[in-house]
Amino acid sequence: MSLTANRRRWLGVAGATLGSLWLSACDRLTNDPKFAGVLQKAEGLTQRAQRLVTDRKALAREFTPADISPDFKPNGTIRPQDDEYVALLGNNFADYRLTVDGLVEHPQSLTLAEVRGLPSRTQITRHDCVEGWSSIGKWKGARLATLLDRAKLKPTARYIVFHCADTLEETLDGTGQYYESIDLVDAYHPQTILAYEMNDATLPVAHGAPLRLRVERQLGYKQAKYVMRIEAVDRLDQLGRGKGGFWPDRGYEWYAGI
Ligand SMILES: Nc1nc2c(c(=O)[nH]1)N[C@H]1C(S)=C(S)[C@@H](COP(=O)(O)O)O[C@H]1N2
Ligand SMILES: [Mo]
Repeated sequence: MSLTANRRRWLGVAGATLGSLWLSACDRLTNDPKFAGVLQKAEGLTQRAQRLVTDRKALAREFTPADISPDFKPNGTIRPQDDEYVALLGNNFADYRLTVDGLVEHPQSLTLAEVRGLPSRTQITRHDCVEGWSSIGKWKGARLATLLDRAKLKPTARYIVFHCADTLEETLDGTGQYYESIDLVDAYHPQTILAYEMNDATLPVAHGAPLRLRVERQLGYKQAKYVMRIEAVDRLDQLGRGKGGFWPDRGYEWYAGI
């Protein structure tokens, strides 16, 4: 986490430096004998900044079937008590619909069969919870990228929000409903899937049935379970308590890169 924080700070510094170079470049620098050197340095910064951004597209490590944890711990909500979810589960999710809306050209409403019919990816990855435990699991799910392409994001879309079925904390203002959000780099990452299978079986209720997010380059609390609705937005400050997720609203980092 500290590495990521450093990187982000570094990117900020790089941006600021490039910005001031740009401003001061207007009139004076053209005749400056050091100009060529300055340009070279700026180029070096750009390349390094670019490399850091590209780094976010790298794959999370994948493991072998022998590595799968026999005792993957369910955490947070393990059986939502919310009326809507209880009713859906009672009918084995036959009435479940995954909504994709917000800043999209073609809002979607998909049955589970339709989600299972989308291009899928299977991956064996390690889940790291901030509470200090890790487990390795095998996940199969629909690629989020496919779904977003179907819905066709509007140019103003910057974040993808996952609205979950469970209320993790009872609050008067209703901000206790679990939700999470990611940016478009993570949304289009090849390992970002909506999982409906875990360890070759239908995703259990404790682990987020019928659909849960796997965003493998981030910590456990970003892995939204019980996903009901995917919303494309241009800002996060109008959701929940304004920080982009249930745990971010309660002090955790919004970007939980690992
Ligand atoms: N909807 C929802 N998603 C959630 C949570 C939750 O309580 N509700 N807990 C988060 C946390 S802190 C972790 S570590 C993982 C746990 O996933 P698991 O139950 O499959 O182990 O789910 C995350 N996603
Ligand atoms: Mo967690």
